[in-house]
Amino acid sequence: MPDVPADRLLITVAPTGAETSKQDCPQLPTTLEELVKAAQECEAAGAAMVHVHIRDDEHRPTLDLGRLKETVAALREHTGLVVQLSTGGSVHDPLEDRLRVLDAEPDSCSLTMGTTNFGDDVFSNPWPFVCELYQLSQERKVVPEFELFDLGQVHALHRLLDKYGLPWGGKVHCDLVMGVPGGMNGTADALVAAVRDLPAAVTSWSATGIGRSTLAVLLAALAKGGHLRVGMEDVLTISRGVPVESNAQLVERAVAAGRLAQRTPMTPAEAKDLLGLSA
Ligand code: KMH
Ligand code: ZN
Repeated sequence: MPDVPADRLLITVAPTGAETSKQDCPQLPTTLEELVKAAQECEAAGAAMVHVHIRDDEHRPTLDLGRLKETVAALREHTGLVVQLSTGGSVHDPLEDRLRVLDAEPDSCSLTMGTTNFGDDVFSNPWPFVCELYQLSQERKVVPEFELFDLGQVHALHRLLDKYGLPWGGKVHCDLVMGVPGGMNGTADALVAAVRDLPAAVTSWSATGIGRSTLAVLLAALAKGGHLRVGMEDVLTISRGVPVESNAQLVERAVAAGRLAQRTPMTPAEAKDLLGLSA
């Protein structure tokens, strides 16, 4: 597996999420058709991976296995993107449904390293669940992206890797999810602290800042040589009071910021090498 040149920038797009309603944001891609179209536009704009949450016919979050499989197949047919399914789902999803996401055989899955207050809700990730999901990802040959919402979860990643070894594929990729009310602050200082504490086994990391923290986190991540996640899961305004028009608009902004930092958007093939998916 060739090493990816250091100037390459992985841009992951998280186009939908589980928190925003279609009613509040009609431009949110919630149908399969809209999701595929958004993914194609984002790939053309410079994204290499898509982090996927799906919705039902009423646009509500769902982890329906049939729909997940159909979504993976459609994204593989119509894009070259690395397909990452969310195992976080919505705060209301039972743990067993979240484990079953791996039955849809994505390339990658998100794996959150601990329980987090999530606004007024709780995003539940008890340690035994984290361990079970991790071992399942190793068994099923799905590459995890470790989602880190606070510094305690950075520490938990050390424990997980010490206990169960490396992910399938041998690479360790993390995403710092910052600025969630209940998680770590979306600031350059918090990002520097989290990056400093990452396990030595980490081979790549990205960051995303929720809402207002999005630009501070994006710029700090570039300054520290990290990768980026952007998308309407994380932010719905492009500037104060101005709604995001499309996910591609956010990818385009990430590409432009990356260019200023002399980084070149990574292709999906390079992303597969980075993540250990080319074996
Ligand atoms: N929707 C959040 C409760 C993930 O995708 O793994 C969890 C989340 C993380 O979005
Ligand atoms: Zn998510």
